[in-house]
Amino acid sequence: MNKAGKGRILLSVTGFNPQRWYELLSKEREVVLEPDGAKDPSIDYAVVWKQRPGILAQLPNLKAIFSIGAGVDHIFADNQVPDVPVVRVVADNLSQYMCEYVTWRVLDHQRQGMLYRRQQGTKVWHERPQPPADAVNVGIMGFGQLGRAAAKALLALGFKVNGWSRTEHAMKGVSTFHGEGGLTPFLNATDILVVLLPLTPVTTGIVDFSLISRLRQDGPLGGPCLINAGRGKLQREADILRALGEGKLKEASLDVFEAEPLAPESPLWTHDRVFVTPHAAATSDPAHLARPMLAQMDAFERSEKLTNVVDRAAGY
Ligand code: NDP
Ligand code: OXD
Repeated sequence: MNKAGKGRILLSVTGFNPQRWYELLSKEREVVLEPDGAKDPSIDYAVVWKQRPGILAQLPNLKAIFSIGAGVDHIFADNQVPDVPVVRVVADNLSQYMCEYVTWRVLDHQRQGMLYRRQQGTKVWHERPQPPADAVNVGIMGFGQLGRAAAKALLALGFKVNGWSRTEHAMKGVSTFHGEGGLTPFLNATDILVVLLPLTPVTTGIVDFSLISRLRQDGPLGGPCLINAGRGKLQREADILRALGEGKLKEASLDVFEAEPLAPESPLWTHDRVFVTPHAAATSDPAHLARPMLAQMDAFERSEKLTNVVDRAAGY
């Protein structure tokens, strides 16, 4: 404790420059930037993105771990995470970014953006039949904070929306499905599948050939489309390519990949029915997220309950 009696933070980030997080968190608390701070008994909190495995277990007085993102698979990839609360990001700003990404990609698939870009490349002037939004069923796989926000945005545009989750949910205007038993009926009623699941031992590899084949094959778009903005390891990329090749999948928009960055030799880069973005659907913005994180630490020190704490048994 210092800086007016407030607990100290270890900031441990790999994969991007944490400087902005460091500056904003340091305004109110002492922050130690890893690799400094290993085994430091005066560290109370860890703020992390893909921390180096094993480092959290060395902090003897760690009280809580804060994920820089909504997902926490990057934390649990380390099998020595101490048994303290893990807090993830839930924020309007993040939901807004994800809604923008999802509506952008859904509209592009519905309005035949890929086809028209190919036509433009060969100067073809040819109008194609256009199904209206209310003829298209968008299925959101992972009906949580981000999935439900995306559903509201899609409903406002007139799409039919289905949601699939682990436990039962209801939302006005949405057909909801849950659990293993609800999966096939959900897929059978879906033209554009939006994957917003967390990566857990149960969901790993769930988007495979069998799942894609169960999407509505005779829908108004001439074949189903896949959008994955959840995690790359949810999908089997060889199966996506097979489904595209065998006509089970019309198009895909992929923001996340089994291995990131996507390898230069991946055929996904050059496939003319695949749209690739570099894990950019909803980036955590420290300008919006550092303050609520600090406020959670303040509340915790007043003996109030942390919010958005991960269920470790479920893994998300
Ligand atoms: P939530 O925890 O709020 O929602 C997760 C949803 O997935 C819940 O509806 C949950 O069901 C469902 N789910 C989990 N496991 C299963 C399962 N085995 N079977 C069926 N449904 C399941 O997470 P968020 O909406 O906040 O975020 C979702 C994911 O989006 C994150 O984990 C992260 O991986 C990804 N993400 C990607 C970003 C990007 O830029 N590409 C940015 C931000 C997040 P239930 O409601 O019953 O618990
Ligand atoms: C997240 C992400 O989990 O950016 O928030 O992927």
